[in-house]
Amino acid sequence: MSKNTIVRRLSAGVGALVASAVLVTGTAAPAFAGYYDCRPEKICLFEHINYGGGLVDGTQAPNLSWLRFNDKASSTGNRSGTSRHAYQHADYKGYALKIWRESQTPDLRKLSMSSNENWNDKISSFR
Ligand SMILES: [Ca+2]
Repeated sequence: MSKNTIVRRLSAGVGALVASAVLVTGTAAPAFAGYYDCRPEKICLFEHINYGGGLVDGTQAPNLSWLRFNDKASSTGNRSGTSRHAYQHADYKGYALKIWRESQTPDLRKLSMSSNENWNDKISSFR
């Protein structure tokens, strides 16, 4: 990943029902954007494998399209003490992927969603 890549941090929380409630800041990427850009107590979805690219964090998000992050996640982190789920479709529908508490998943290509698909670029909601 280029050091010039722009990292977007979007905060997806319980109150993020309208775009104006979503905190969006654009910052130049640090030289090593990575897992610890995921804040404590949050679930994080990263655009690329190995925690690269843009990220979305929060505790739930019913529709990642609102955050321009639909079907983008390629790695995940969970820095909270609660296991949660990511879903194939918006509104917590379709296949579900358990995101274990305090877990790091560097490459969603390695997790099967169905017999012929993996979880890379498939997540549309989480809670
Ligand atoms: Ca991706």
